[in-house]
Amino acid sequence: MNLKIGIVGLPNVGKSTLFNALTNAGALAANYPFATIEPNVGIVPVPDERLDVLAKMYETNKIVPATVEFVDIAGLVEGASKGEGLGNKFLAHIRECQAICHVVRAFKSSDIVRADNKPEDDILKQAKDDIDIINLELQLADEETKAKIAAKRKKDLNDENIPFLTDKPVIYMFNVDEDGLTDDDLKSKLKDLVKPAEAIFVNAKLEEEMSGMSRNERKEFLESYGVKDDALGELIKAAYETLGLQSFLTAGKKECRAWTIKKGATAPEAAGTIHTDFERGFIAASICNYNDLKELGSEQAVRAAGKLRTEGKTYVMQDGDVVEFKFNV
Ligand SMILES: Nc1nc2c(ncn2[C@@H]2O[C@H](COP(=O)(O)OP(=O)(O)OP(=O)(O)O)[C@@H](O)[C@H]2O)c(=O)[nH]1
Ligand SMILES: [Mg+2]
Repeated sequence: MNLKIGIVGLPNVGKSTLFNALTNAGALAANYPFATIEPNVGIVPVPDERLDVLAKMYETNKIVPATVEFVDIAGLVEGASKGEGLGNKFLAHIRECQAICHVVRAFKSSDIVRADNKPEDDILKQAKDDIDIINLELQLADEETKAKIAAKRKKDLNDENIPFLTDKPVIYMFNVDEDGLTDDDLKSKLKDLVKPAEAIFVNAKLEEEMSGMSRNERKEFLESYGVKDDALGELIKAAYETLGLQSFLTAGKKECRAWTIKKGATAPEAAGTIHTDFERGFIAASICNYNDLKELGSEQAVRAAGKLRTEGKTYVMQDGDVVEFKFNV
């Protein structure tokens, strides 16, 4: 399962800056609207400290993390569906994404122009208006798609499964400045604007400047601003939450690896993410919990403590299960 997240928002709100912070890709982020024309695409590993612990335990150097793909597209403006700005054609690039990250400007800066050229005054009110513009444009883009399908259906009755933009879960990323990061009052008001959707608060510019640092260095640096996790961690956490995802792990001398599955997936379904043959020929799964494994120090110790279980076809997977599948092909 390849998690794919599309980044949308008004021009000049910091989408590419966020993309750079997430991917370290060095895409053009510049102080003028429509800096991005062609989409930027980047695939990054899902940070997972458990893999480092397992790799040490199983004496392997090969770590294969789960991955997440980000797609950064051109900014949308009011009237995009009618061709304003760069239009809305590039939304096609995010139709295949499972979730949308909607970037909203919530930083103060007289240098960075707003797409509507209005002076910056009330952050909260402008954030609300900006959000409404984007959501309306997403809706209008879906209307357009529906109209196209209806026109096509007259000739071709074979229906396709159309992924509508407005069906996708949205994670709101408020791009705040240093003051905003610790302004709990502002953050809770912004959160209320988008409830019950997930909201995260990131200083994209600060994070972009840190993109050369190691993850630990970044986290330490952010802690000095009162921030617990970096943009990548926050966004992935929110995406897993909103999409109902979890991960399971496989560990051995050959490699240690993380796999993304739906919450509620059964053991055979989990096996199927590794290989369809594993699902078809599923016999059983030998499973222990990552925390037990970490605490007890080895698979043998887990087995000796009676904490290595054999589970069958109906077992519902839990986050952090360390699994070995037995199958017959
Ligand atoms: N002060 C401040 N400036 C920021 C922040 N995030 C981004 N910027 C600046 O805002 C400008 C626009 O950033 P981009 O990332 O290019 O914005 P975008 O949303 O990708 O814009 P388009 O591609 O034109 O739609 C750049 O000059 C950034 O350095 C922030 O958190 N604070
Ligand atoms: Mg951009």
